[in-house]
Amino acid sequence: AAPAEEQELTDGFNLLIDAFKLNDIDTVYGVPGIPITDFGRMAQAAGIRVLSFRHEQNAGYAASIAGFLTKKPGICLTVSAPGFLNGLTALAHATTNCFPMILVSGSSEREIVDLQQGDYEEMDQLAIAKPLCKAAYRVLHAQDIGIALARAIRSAVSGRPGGVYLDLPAKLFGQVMDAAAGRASLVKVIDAAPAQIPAPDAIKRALETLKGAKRPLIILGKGAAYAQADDAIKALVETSGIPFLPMSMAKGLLPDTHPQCAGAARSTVLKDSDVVMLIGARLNWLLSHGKGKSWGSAPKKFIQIDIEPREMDSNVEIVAPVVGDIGSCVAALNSAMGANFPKAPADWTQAISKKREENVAKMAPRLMNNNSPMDYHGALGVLRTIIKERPDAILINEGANTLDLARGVIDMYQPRKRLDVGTWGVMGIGMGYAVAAAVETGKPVLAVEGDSAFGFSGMEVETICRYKLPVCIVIFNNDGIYRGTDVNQSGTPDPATTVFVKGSRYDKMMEAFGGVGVNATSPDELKRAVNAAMDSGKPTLINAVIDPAAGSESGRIGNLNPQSALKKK
Ligand code: TPP
Repeated sequence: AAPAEEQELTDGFNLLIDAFKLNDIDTVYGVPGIPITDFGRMAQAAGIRVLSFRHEQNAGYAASIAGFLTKKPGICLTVSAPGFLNGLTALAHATTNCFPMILVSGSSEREIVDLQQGDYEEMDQLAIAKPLCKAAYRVLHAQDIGIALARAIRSAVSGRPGGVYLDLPAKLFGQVMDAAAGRASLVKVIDAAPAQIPAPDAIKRALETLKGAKRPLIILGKGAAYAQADDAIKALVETSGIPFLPMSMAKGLLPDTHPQCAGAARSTVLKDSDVVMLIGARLNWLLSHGKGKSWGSAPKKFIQIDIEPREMDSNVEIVAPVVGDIGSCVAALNSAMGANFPKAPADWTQAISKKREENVAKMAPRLMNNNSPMDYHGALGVLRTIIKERPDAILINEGANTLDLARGVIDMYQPRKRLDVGTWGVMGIGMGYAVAAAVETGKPVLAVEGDSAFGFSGMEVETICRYKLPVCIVIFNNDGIYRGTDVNQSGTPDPATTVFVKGSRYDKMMEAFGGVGVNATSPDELKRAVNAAMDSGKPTLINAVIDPAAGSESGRIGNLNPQSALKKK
């Protein structure tokens, strides 16, 4: 054996960095602290882009959307117990939304944690993470780092993507081993998300069902956007001539202005369709579980394309389940259909076009007002034009009215350009998504935020300024949650539970960190400010003053609020 001083050594820090690099993981989103501060420094020095946030939840949301945009697991790096818990909401969010993400967290000493002897930041993190993710692993030996990361990557991206937890106790980082043995312990993951080819019978059954349709409809979900099978999906839609309805984050997969887009005739197509083909969309609450009033009384047949077999029959009967990855399924449908597949009946497609034109015409004048203070439509009319002129910009959107109305008003033209609250309707994704969208795509980002929604991640404007990211934040400031006009009924001096400080100037927050702040009181001012921000690429925050009386309770989902029969009116 070589004398000790000649032996080349490695350790846990370096093995994790090497394992990341070997697997093309080039970006990490996190917050430093014991035991991962030095890891962040060393990873940065080794050429990994390490983005430091002000709160782990935002770093976690950044990692989750990086996963959605790239099909590689987004990495969030946190400290033990409190940092871990702060990252956990995002991990659960990633799992719920089917975004591949790995939460890598330092943890305290096993021997002390397991005996509950009160270690620094003591917590049994693995046990807590488990029910909130697809898989959770802990590494105790440096020689297992390579295999552990490989397992984590595969778990995150294969099958239905989701969140994975990787627990790294403090001691692991400093563990030393022979460098050659360390190199040999690393694993480069080959074919991390293998294609899952649908059964030929399933394809046949789906096409038979479609052929019998008089009023067919395709619903595109964010799974279809994730798949990056854009050309195949376009071909399927156009060859079949079937109207399509994009779910929120599938907008732009085909342009919202496409003649077959039924986005502006949503209630008509849900009610009147007879055969519905779901592509990467689940029949959860966002689609009223596939039943009830919004689906009308006519009988429906559902075809569903999904990578997860258990998704079938989750809410209603699926007569033609097609299980496989969306790219493979859609390609198989396309080749089995051929060029002579019957087009969707013209009376149906014409009825939808008519409805759509009516609805668009009804909305148009509302989008052109130049009222001050602004209403939602006046402000959104401006942003709609800006996205039309800059279709490669990424639109981030959260809030209640700000979300529901922007989704309806702002047309999208390219795939994966609209990023929003997702399956949970969660507030707080805004600034984390904005950072990751800018970092991962290099495109300009426009974040349209309710004033409440923004508050959940607002401190990250410092992060955006620090990294000089091309992010323009527009805050729809109506002085509160849903509206700014509620009054405390009790007679005490406290404000009502849904209102904020009146006339707040969020733009000044941005100026505090060297960004550009603008207070916009009319659609014209808003337009000028957003265009200037998008042209300059400078971090900008525009406080868009919206009428406090504008907006309705919970936006478009007020019906989900439970009602007290005893409430005093
Ligand atoms: N907490 C989280 C994490 N997620 C949520 N969805 C909520 C609370 C409840 N919630 C839904 S929308 C919303 C809140 C707090 C804010 C709505 O107000 P705002 O963002 O100002 O949008 P507006 O309706 O005024 O346009």
